[in-house]
Amino acid sequence: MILHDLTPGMHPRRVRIFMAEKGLSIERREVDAANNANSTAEFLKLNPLGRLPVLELDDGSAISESLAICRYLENLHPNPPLMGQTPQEAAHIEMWTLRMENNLSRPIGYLFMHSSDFYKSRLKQVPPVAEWAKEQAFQTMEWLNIELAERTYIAGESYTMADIVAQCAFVLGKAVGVRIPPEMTHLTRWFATVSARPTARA
Ligand SMILES: N[C@@H](CCC(=O)N[C@@H](CS)C(=O)NCC(=O)O)C(=O)O
Repeated sequence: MILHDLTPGMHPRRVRIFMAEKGLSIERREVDAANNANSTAEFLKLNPLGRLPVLELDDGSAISESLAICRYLENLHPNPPLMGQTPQEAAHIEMWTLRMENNLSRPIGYLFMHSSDFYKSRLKQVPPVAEWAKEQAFQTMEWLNIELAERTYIAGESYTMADIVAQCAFVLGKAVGVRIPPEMTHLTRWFATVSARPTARA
């Protein structure tokens, strides 16, 4: 297997942390997206959307979408579980993962896409979209701060995929002015906890 990677990217980081949590080592191939190596005909055969990460399998097929890659790795290597073991746990963790994807990671991603130099030549940047996305992210943070008063991690007392999605969003957030205000004490505590894991810098 080969993981086609983009080291600074939010979505590839999810997969690297996930792999590190599982103790997996998979060959990595860095794609020079800054110089458009992700829009060559060869790369588009792997992912017609030209996005990273992509996991190329030994039979030549490819899986893109970071959550789908993690699901595949979870099925191959169930321990330690990061997506739940019983149907109820799995659904609960998926619910929180999707909430983090839709309400935190996506707005922070939009903020980056509509304000960064990296995306300037890749899409039509719309500054009000960036502004709206930033507000959405802060609204989610306020809610998450209240939720985290009740438990250690986002989906309960164990570290899961939902935490990985959220922590990677905040890493990108730092680059675009989304920082957790110290008065959000529960969210601050959670971010310090997940950032202290040995896998956080994978
Ligand atoms: N939904 C996809 C999003 C992938 C994505 O947007 N990747 C970004 C990096 S974080 C990318 O490849 N950007 C390069 C480009 O748009 O040219 C996933 O979860 O994998």
